[in-house]
Amino acid sequence: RRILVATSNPGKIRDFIGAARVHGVELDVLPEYKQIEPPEETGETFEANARLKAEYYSHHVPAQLVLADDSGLEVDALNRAPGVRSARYATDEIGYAGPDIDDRNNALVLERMKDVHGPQRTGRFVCVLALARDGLTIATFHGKAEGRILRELRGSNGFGYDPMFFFPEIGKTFAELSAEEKSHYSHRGAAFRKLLDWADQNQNQ
Ligand code: ITT
Repeated sequence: RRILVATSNPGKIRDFIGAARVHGVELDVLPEYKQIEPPEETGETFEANARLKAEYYSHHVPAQLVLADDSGLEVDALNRAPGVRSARYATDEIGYAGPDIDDRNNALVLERMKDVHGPQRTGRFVCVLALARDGLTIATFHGKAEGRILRELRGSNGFGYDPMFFFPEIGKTFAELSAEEKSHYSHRGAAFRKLLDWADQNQNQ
């Protein structure tokens, strides 16, 4: 089994490699070897953006199945922000655009939550994977991970909001896990397992 993933995000690639290793699947990454410019993500939902990206990238590899990922962090106390704007939260909110955007995003979420007390510090990561061929989406897969937003950052693995996302079941943040471990608990791992189940049942696709 071999999966072609279209993402420009190195953190997602690391997660996918971890999940693929756990499940004995092989992975290729599309924009890397084709040098494709990412599309503008104009959708208002994770599902819409996942479809948009999978369809866009699939035009570059005729007749092949392409997998795209749209994901983000929903913080309940922030009315589910940053949500679909997770990647560019600090850009949209305070006009920041620079190489350490992940650090700025984290700092901004922590700052906006400084008066939010323990029981209200809930949130979840959401991931939607879309599988497309020749500009048409064939299936989508949803995954979620429920957790708590810490007051400080912990751990140095992972990417994005991982260091503030505490997963109570294991008493660690996602940034304290290896890619393989993260895939057991994460939104991306959950969606990926649904994709593999689907692939088992649709081998003619
Ligand atoms: P592609 O569209 O090229 O895949 P992107 O980074 O633009 O890459 P998204 O629009 O889906 O992707 O934004 C996802 C953002 O959500 C990401 O940049 C992180 O800030 C956050 N995020 C998603 N999954 C995450 C995870 O597992 N751990 C930490 N942060 C995550």
